[in-house]
Amino acid sequence: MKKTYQRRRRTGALGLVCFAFALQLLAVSNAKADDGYRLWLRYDHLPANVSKDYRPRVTSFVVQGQSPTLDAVRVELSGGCERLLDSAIPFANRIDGDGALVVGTPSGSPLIDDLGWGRQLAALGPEGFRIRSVKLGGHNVTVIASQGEVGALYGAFYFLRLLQTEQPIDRLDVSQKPRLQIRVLDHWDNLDRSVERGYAGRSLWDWDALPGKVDPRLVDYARANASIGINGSVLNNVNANSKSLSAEYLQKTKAIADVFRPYGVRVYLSARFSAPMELGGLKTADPLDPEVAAWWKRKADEIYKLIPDFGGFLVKANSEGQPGPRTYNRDHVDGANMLAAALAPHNGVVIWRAFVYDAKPGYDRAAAAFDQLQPFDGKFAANVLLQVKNGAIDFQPREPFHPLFGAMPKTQLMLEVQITQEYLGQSNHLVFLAPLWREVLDSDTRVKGPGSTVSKVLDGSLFGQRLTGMAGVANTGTDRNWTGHPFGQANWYAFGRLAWNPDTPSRQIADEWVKMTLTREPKALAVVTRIMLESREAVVDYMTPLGLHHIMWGGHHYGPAPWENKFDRPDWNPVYYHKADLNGIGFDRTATGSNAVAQYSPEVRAVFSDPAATPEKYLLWFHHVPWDRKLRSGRTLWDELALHYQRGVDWVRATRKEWDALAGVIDPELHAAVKRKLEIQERDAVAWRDACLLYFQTFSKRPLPPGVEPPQKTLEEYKAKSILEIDSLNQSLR
Ligand code: GCV
Repeated sequence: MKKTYQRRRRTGALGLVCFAFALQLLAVSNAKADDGYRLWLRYDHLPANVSKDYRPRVTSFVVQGQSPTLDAVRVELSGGCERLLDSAIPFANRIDGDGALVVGTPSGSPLIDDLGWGRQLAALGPEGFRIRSVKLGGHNVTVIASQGEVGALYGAFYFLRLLQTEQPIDRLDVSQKPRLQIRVLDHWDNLDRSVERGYAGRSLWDWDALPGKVDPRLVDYARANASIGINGSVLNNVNANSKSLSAEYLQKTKAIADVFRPYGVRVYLSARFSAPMELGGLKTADPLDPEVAAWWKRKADEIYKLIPDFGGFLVKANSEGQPGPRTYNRDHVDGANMLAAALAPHNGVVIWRAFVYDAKPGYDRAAAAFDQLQPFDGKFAANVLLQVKNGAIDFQPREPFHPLFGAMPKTQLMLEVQITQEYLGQSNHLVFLAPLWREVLDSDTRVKGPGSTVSKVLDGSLFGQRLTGMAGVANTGTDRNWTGHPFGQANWYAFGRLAWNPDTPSRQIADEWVKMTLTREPKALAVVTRIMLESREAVVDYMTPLGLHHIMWGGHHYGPAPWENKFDRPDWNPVYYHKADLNGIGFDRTATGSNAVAQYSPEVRAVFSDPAATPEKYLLWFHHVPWDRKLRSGRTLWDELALHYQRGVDWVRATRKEWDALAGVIDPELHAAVKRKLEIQERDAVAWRDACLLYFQTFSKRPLPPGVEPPQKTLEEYKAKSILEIDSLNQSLR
């Protein structure tokens, strides 16, 4: 007998699921405009803003089996399809007409079991799925099948994405499986709900209210992650507080894990290395001390009793003041493997961060992680992954790929990227990060000949690593639109799509996101997609062109401060990185300098060692270059630098105009929010151009070339205050 799913009684996790969805729908129906809460899961009625000939048909849902994940499938499909297709679609126990959507697993659904797809589904694994248009019982139907329920949920989201992006659904033959296993968001969230490098409000985790009260918003967070295949969340900051591992806080973490579980999102915790002392009262946290190892083992047992699918520990050790094995004259392997032994019986993993650098005089920070970790290749336990940032410094607008990729063939490397735009204008600048991440993923390490890309290191195809993964430092918070800047959502989305398949083109990601989030109107779609694809290069132009890096204001890292030299640690000062002087500018990392280039394979090293062969986008990363050196354009370095800064400003101005022209097409509230942000972005781009050129001009002693506008303020004015404090724009518009 047919019945609509809404009429059924629901309890427990499903209750929360439905409550959140209902809240969301309510928000939609009450909203006069779009506040961005629904992310890319807007499911707006298709005929609005869509080509007239797109008429997909879904007549019923046949989802056999009972579980919270299958309930989530039902809620998503019925809510999504009904809104997209503007008709109530019934649930059925059997196929009784064309257009049925059959979803499930062979073990839960006799209909799917009968298809005999066992071998294909096994090859795709529990997170993979198959979607096919088939004839069943004489009817044309669509089947979404997976070996696992989470795979079926991913398939349902995939199907909804097809609808949202106006793809045909009548002749489907799709097989998908994730290329990387661990696809995790790293939240730098503190227990007081502040977020380190967070620009979108407070932490989503209300630790004080947990475990008694769980914010229904966490369901929408999990849904959003599942919709793009993210399967893990590290809940707390890598600058960790031991309290997160206390019995009291583990109960809170359990409550979150229970909400995430139906969506296939596992929780992880950052583990403070000194927790055995702070929580356990031990005299040491020496990893080779048997009492310390026993403490961690007991802690792991306690965690898994509460959270059987707990992912594992993320560890920032001996970095920026965090404790670690080196505190006890032990090494990274001693520390990581001791924790790994505690987690191994439960199939948990240790994600050990490679973001380590010592403060030594005359030392090149870019060489530090390699020097400290590469010698340990092949020594880490089977359940340890080494998490390596995309570049060797720190999430800059542009960095060459980290030399550890390609240099540790016997170690399981994970990529860490930063979704929150710490150094890229935070939640004020429109910067689509997929092109930045793609640049790293596509970089050729050359270690096994041409085509030895970072993405092949990561997915195990180059060196055969067993565990694979990618982490993104989250940009989410309690802001109603989740990410502060409406376009910040696109970066969360892009992270998920690239972690699922590191070869996904940036253009495809942008196109999907715009269609699902902003508009399907073809002209507007083309404009917005192009803006997104250009935006990263524009930010590089107005912040750090030609390989410059880390010249942001110290501390908050917002805005320019190339003159800064106030920190005791030389490698926290911009002057350390650009090394401008009367002769030229840039960090010599060749054999005549720090020789960090030696960390790359011979083929890559040869390119980066030669200023004529080095791609100009990395020129000043590797070379100290005379101001008058002629670049490929025929212009001098100084002129080229100045023109890049101007080009960045010009791009923001042009983008503002293009955005203004979209006023009638984009939702008014979203349009206005982005418009305000672009105003700040122009103010900042101008400040970047002026401050950097005025300062570097004190060394170059050359005039600005034609085409570069005169500065709006003096160098002294820019030096006096960071642009966060310059004027009231921040207060009125942030
Ligand atoms: C969590 C940079 C950031 C820090 C961050 C650190 C890290 O240095 O500025 O806020 O600390 O990276 O990745 O551990």
